[in-house]
Amino acid sequence: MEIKVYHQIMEWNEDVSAQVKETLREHHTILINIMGSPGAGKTSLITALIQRLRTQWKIAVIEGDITTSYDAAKIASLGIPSVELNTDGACHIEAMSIQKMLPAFDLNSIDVIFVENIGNLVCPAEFDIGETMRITILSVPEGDDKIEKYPLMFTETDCLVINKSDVLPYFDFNKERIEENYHGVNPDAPLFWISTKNQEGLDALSAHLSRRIAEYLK
Ligand SMILES: Nc1nc2c(ncn2[C@@H]2O[C@H](COP(=O)(O)OP(=O)(O)O)[C@@H](O)[C@H]2O)c(=O)[nH]1
Ligand SMILES: [Mg+2]
Ligand SMILES: [Zn+2]
Repeated sequence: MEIKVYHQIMEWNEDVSAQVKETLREHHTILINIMGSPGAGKTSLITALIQRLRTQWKIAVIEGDITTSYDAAKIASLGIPSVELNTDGACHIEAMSIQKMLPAFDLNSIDVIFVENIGNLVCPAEFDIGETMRITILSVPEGDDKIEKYPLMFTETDCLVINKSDVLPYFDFNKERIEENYHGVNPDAPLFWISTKNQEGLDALSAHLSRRIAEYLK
């Protein structure tokens, strides 16, 4: 019984995600789904990307949060259209929610919507929310075994970002282990080492994303 209900929800999600993709395509807007653990640096990453990409692309943000508005307020303070999605306890975002929120934006004047998914390394990866592209963010203090423990989040992404490289000297974090694991499960997707604290790696990541955005929007 439980399995059947789960299956129906997944089918429904896929169906709505196709509608979201169609709406976005009509408006020449792309949606980038950013996933990772609580505290990995999702909001810090979005902030850093806005600073680098806003001169070239018109950006908006959907801030997923289980309950608070802290992150949405941070993004809004940058002067970026920002809408908050409170999941009221749910541990991932579904396409249905995105579909309901899209009318809050003037899509004709937006190129890119970043979605900060709920902080969680497990089920967000199971749900297509209508995204054009996925970014998974892992941070050094979480440990170098996470690809082995939570493979879906890393196989189902278009780009892996490893944040907090500034604290590498303080952790037993084996860079080669992560790189080998990642290239093993997702051989074609790139990996970027960054630190939003000291800004390392962010120009290279932004340049990569800008190229991808241009490809999608042409
Ligand atoms: N040392 C260090 N701390 C960081 C870095 N990026 C983010 N943080 C800190 O990590 C915490 C969580 O960051 P946040 O962006 O809110 O993560 P989120 O929960 O994934 O949105 C905050 O205290 C940040 O200041 C980084 O590159 N290095
Ligand atoms: Mg956040
Ligand atoms: Zn969930």
